Amino acid sequence: MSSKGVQALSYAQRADNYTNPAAKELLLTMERKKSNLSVSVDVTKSRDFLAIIDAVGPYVCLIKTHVDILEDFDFTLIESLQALSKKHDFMIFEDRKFADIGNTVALQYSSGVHRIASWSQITNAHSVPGPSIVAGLSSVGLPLGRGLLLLAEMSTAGSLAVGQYTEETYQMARDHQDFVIGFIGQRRPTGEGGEDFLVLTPGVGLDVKGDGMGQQYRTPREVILESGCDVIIVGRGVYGKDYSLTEAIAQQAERYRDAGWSAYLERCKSLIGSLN
Ligand code: 5BU
Repeated sequence: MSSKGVQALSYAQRADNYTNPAAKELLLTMERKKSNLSVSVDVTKSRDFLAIIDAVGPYVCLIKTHVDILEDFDFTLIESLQALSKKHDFMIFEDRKFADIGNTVALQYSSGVHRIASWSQITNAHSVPGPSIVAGLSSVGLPLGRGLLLLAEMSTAGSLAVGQYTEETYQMARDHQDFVIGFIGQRRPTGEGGEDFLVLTPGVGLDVKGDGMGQQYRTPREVILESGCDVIIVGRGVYGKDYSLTEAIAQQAERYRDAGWSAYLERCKSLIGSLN
């Protein structure tokens, strides 16, 4: 199936292209909730973390976390996160960006304070160590039905993950399709050998173009319609700086959810027309 052929399918239709349970569940959740929005909750206090997630929960398919940012982390927080995931029907993605040898990443994924594999349905890794990082993580995650995203590209100015590095990351994914469900990247790979991959894209904002620290923002329309990605990841664009404004946060989540979903509908419509 060509890259355009994949993009013409609905998210629900694409669930059949995967054997990995986390990929299937994400696609079906997107369809059920009519949302391709993931909110990235990058705050340091558990209270704010849970309040933001409860506010945006109705509008997201996926909550992205960096649990190592939380200064008052303890494992009961994970129970609260899982309760919110049930209440609002979203999946959980710890943006851990593993980057070490297979043995070390397997320990970091399964153990330590955070025990990420025990609760995070999706996680991600840099491809810089080579395929052994996938082997190490899949030894822990595959038996649990987890899915892995490889970092093919980054949203930051001057990123070194370009060209040959990105191409070889795509190949690494093709070689491990039971566990690698897709990429963090800025565009859908072309020249695929028929496989379907999820592309989740950070660096999304409707109001500003950057954050003064290298982050670069594109709109949901650019990401979903023009670049053929699947999920928009939005952090500060949704919750700003005052985390107590939960109504305003929910409104922003709704705005991004609507922008992402209408770009997806437009994409399906234009491609179905052009492929017929
Ligand atoms: P923001 O507040 O929307 O800028 O947050 C973006 C989030 O996505 C943040 O958690 C980053 O760690 C994450 N991110 C990113 O911004 N760009 C990348 O290329 C990757 C992750 Br990979």
